[in-house]
Amino acid sequence: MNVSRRARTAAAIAMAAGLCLAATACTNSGSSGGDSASDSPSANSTAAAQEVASPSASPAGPACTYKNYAGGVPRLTLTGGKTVVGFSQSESTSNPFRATETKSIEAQAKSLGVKLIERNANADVNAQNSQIEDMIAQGAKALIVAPENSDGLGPALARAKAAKIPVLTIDRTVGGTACDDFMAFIGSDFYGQAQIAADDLAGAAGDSAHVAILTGTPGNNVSTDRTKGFQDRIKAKYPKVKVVASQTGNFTQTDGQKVMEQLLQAHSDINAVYSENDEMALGALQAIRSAGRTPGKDIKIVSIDGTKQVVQGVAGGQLAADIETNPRFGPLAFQALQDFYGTKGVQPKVIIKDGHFTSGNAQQALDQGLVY
Ligand code: GZL
Repeated sequence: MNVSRRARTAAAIAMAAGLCLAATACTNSGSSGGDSASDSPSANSTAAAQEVASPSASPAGPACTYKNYAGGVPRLTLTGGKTVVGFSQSESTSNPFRATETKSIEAQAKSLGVKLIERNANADVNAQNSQIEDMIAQGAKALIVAPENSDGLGPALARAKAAKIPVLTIDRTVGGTACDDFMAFIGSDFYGQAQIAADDLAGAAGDSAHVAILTGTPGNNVSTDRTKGFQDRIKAKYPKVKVVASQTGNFTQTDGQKVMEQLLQAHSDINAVYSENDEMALGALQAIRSAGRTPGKDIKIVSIDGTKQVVQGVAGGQLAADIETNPRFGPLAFQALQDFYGTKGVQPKVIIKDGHFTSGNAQQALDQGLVY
């Protein structure tokens, strides 16, 4: 197959998975960012995201720049290796979402010639506060933060603000005011992801399924939105679907397995599982098999993140679907910083486009290297 035909094939497969390769023009169905379902996400896993205002907010306010952020902060030149940018990662890179997110930030910093320092808080919000303060002490003049939770980073944010160091949040939000306590938020439409998960699970398990929900770590907008989005959709479209149990697996495989074991013992009627991330879904698969049940046959499973091992499970029939949480923040994050120090500025909410893997496209997406 010649190169151009192969590229067209890859693009066609990518679009089927809801992904848009940089080289192809994709019409994004768009996602509104948070409060309303995105019925059919189209993803753009490598190019810039579409900037959308939150549907509940008034039209996007003035863009945020170094001039109007927290009363004004020094203008920096990011490239050339003189300016230090700090990256604060929340969780262990044993989770492929975190590993890919970190690699994306590192690769973009390298390609732009930005001097990057970084820390990993291993899911400990107190550690994340002290690590951010440490990076400030080490000379960081701008910060990219993947928050562990939405309300725990007050001390670090206050320290950064006092030092006139702007903070860009990615993947989870923090409390406070955009362009004052933090620059902006870049992340997925978690509420929309969950609504699609509800459609996928009802489609796979039938509209009278008995569902167990493995919820994410409490205290962050991702878990909140993924739980609310799923329950709202079930209530609105599948009133006969029954949520028989909902318990946190703390976004980890170990806890996901332990909780799933307990739920299967307590609820023999479970025939469907909604896992709010792939790490917990991997644990749930172990628990289901240990209980003598067959994933994909007598228990249908839908998960969120779109990591390789779980998308392989979709291709193999063990899971019904996996909605991607696109972790490739590098280009978007540094574009936001460059716009912040330029004239364009940054909108308060930038939604990254996610893919959607089902039995119809999972194997081809894997074959084409579109899965992280
Ligand atoms: C989503 C991110 C979530 C992932 C999980 O942006 O915050 O945290 O979906 C991770 O895998 O634990």
